[in-house]
Amino acid sequence: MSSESSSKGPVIIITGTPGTGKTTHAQLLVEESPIPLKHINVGEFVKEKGLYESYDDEWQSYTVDEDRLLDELEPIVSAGGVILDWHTCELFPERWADLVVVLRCDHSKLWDRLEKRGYPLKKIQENNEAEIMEVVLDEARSSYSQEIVVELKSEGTEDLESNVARIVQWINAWRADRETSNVES
Ligand code: DAT
Repeated sequence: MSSESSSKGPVIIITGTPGTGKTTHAQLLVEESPIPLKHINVGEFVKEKGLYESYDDEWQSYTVDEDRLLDELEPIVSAGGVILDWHTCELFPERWADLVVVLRCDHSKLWDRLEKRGYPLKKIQENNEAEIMEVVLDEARSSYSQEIVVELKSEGTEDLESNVARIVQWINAWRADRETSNVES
């Protein structure tokens, strides 16, 4: 392995139904990570860069221009040290991801969070049902190798703290592993 590729940080996808805590986790992880990580909130990125085809008023959601989104993300992801925070992950090429974290939340808690966010009722219902049906978890498991997909509960602050500590441990192990293979090569 070249020293250039070994010095790159990992690419961590944090996914889950809206409201499960992706952005909260990503922000804390940026603070606690032993190596610098860039947090890309993909929904915000799409809006900022205009990477959508249309906006649906009724559902209050954007139809993303997926090809343009992938083109914009490619150089950022290639540089490494990135957290991709989005409610879906199957779009991202498998080669991008070093770790895929799927956050899970009890559906009644999730309902409250989405209500607080001011989502229309049918959007709350749709997301709640998706969480119950494990849609995002299935998507992650069918898109990436089983060893890199981790399902984590995100219902309270203790979960947030222990999840982030666990990801930090994973980053340390990932880094140690790279350093070892670099010495060996
Ligand atoms: P997402 O980015 O998945 O849409 P978020 O990070 O914006 O979700 O979180 C939605 C709300 O829920 C926000 O008010 C923070 C809260 N929340 C999420 N995960 C939590 C946790 N593990 N403990 C306490 N609050 C949490």
